[in-house]
Amino acid sequence: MLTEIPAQAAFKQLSKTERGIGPSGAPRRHYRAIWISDVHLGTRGCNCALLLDFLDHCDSDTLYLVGDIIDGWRMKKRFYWPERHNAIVRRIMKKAKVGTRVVYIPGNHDEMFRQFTGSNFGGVEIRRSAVHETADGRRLLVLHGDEFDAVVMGQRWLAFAGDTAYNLLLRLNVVINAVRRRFDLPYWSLSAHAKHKVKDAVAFISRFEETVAHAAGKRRVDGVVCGHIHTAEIRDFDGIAYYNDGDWVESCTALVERADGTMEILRWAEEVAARTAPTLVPVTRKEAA
Ligand SMILES: [Mn+2]
Repeated sequence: MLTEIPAQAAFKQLSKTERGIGPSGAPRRHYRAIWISDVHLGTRGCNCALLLDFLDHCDSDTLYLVGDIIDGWRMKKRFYWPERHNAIVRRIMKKAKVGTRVVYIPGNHDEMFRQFTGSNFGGVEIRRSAVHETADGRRLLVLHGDEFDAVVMGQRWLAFAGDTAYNLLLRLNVVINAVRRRFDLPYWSLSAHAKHKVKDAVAFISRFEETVAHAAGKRRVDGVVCGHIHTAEIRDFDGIAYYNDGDWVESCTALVERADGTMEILRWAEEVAARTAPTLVPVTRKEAA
């Protein structure tokens, strides 16, 4: 029998987190910065299981919560707050406690927190906007994005977002994914898929992206990070970088900055699916026969 060397024994004493392993057994990753938004806690649409899995596998020096984290609008109509939603809040507070800088920029659905701009709750800084400096020295303006609603052909988007058909799609999304989960199928967003097929929605999205990037250019920053339209993107508009971290209602995406300053969109449903997919072993014709 092999005797354990002391260092090995000490390593085994550490928790999975301390050993850099996530609950699934996959390694925990560390980024320079992470941006998430449009979580919509307090609604059935929030994909909190995927978000919890993301938070348990990804750490960062700075975590930006880019608005619409809690859906105060919806909760005013009907109170919905399952224990799973508490778990998300606890995970975020824990990250702040163990050294992650957490910056919370409320959006339009959680605008009730905007009155606390400048305050610090348990290590979570509340800000109206922020400027993030990347490892490669670029300055990025971070804001939710609803600031531009009035400018970006508001009527068209409101007609679309407020549309009962869109709300029906979002609700169908919850049902479809409950069924898919039962059959062990990965998350798939019906509403995100549909949005890319509707001409008006596509036109709105590019108009929004252009408007936000243009406004950032006027503020003399190198780029902008926002959320709000539930469509993750990395684009360049005349030298101004436009980043959108997406959402956790439809696409389940996060924006991350690696140690060298490069940015990436993580599509968490795909990451989880890849983790659990069985490795395909090529079968030779002889074996198959
Ligand atoms: Mn919003």
